[in-house]
This record gives sequence, C-alpha cells and structure tokens, in this order.
Amino acid sequence: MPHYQLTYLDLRARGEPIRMMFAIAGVEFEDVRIPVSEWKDNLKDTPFLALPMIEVNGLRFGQSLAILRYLAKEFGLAGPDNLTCAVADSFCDQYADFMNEWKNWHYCNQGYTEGDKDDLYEKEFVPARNKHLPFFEEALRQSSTGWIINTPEVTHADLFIAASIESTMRVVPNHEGFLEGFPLIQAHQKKFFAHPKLQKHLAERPPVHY
Ligand SMILES: N[C@@H](CCC(=O)N[C@@H](CS)C(=O)NCC(=O)O)C(=O)O
Repeated sequence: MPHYQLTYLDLRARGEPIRMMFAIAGVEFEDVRIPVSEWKDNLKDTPFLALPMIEVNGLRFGQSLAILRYLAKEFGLAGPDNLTCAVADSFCDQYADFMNEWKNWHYCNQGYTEGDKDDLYEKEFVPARNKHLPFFEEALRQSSTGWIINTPEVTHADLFIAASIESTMRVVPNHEGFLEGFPLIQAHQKKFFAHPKLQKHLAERPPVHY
C-alpha cells in the first residue's frame, strides 16, 4: 500500500470528500491540515497554487476531483465499469460547476474578499442552487438503490456530492432551507452519513466551521 499524504486547509470543503474516501475504503493516510490563517503562505509548494494536494509515494498532484477519482479507482469505489465511472465523474463535475457559480458569494461571505455579500447571495447563490439541485434530485428519482448512479454500492459521486452538500449547508444563511423541496437529496444525505464505514471518521473529525 502506498504512503498517502493529503494536504488541505483545516476545513472540510474540498478536502473532506477525499478524507471520507480513505475512511470508507479503510485506508490509512497522513492528514496534513493547514490553518486557514496560513493558507496563502502554503500555496507556493503546490502544483497549481491551490489546495488540496496529495503526495503518493513521492509524487505530488492537485485538483480535488482528480485526487478523488484516482483513489476511487484504486479502492474499487468508482463503479463496476468505465461507463458508470464516467457518469459518476459527470455528477462530480456538475456539483463542482455549482460551487464555482457561487464562489464570489462564498469568499465574500467568509470575509476572504470585499463585497456586498447579501447582493451576491441573491444574484449568485440562489439562482445556482435552483438550477443545479434538480439535476441531483432527478438522478436519485431514477435510482432504485438510493445511490446517485444507481450502483449497488456507494461511488465517488455519492461521496463528493454528500460531503460537499454538508459543507455547503454549513455556510448558507438558511441551513435547513437549502434542501427544502429536494426530499431525495435529503434521503441521500441520511443514507450516506449512516454508512457504517464512515462512523469512526465522523466521530473523530475536528469540529471545523465548514
Ligand atoms: N478546482 C480546484 C480548486 C482548488 C481551490 O480553489 N482551492 C482553494 C482552497 S479551497 C485554494 O487554495 N485557492 C487558492 C487561492 O485562492 O489563492 C480543486 O478542486 O482542487
């Protein structure tokens, strides 16, 4: 088994799906957490001036979804065949597009940038939420297993979407209202967070802001 070292901020956000991947696979990894106050000082050693970054047997690479897909393939959590894996990838990319559409609001809301956070929330976050969440609700409506790609077991798409929704809900002003009108996504959150192999990680992870 390679030595895995994940470097990310002391946040859940883009690092937590990767940490949860290790937890569900039952694989040890080194969890390097950079304090948010030291974020920008630590970017120069990363491949794309951004975190997360993983080091596997001395090789470093970035981009959270590339990391997640690689690990899913290594650990047998990428679906039963390439086509299923590609569909899972498409749902991960779709949620990443969603996050990118409200990034300006998020950075302003967290105090990382200047701006009118209430205006950005109405103009950026709300329309993005109303556009993207129905895609995931519809996928779950078509699933007979309760997992997003209708697989018998969890895939990286379930993991990325459930972990990202959890982080998103911690930053939105109306936490519970975020999933209002999307009962199948709510059920998917419950199913994912009840996964037996996740319980130790959930009990032991630091209680960070998001
Ligand atoms: N698409 C990249 C985005 C990475 C990203 O934006 N990371 C943030 C932290 S969550 C960062 O370090 N940004 C660098 C900066 O803002 O200068 C990924 O998913 O890994």
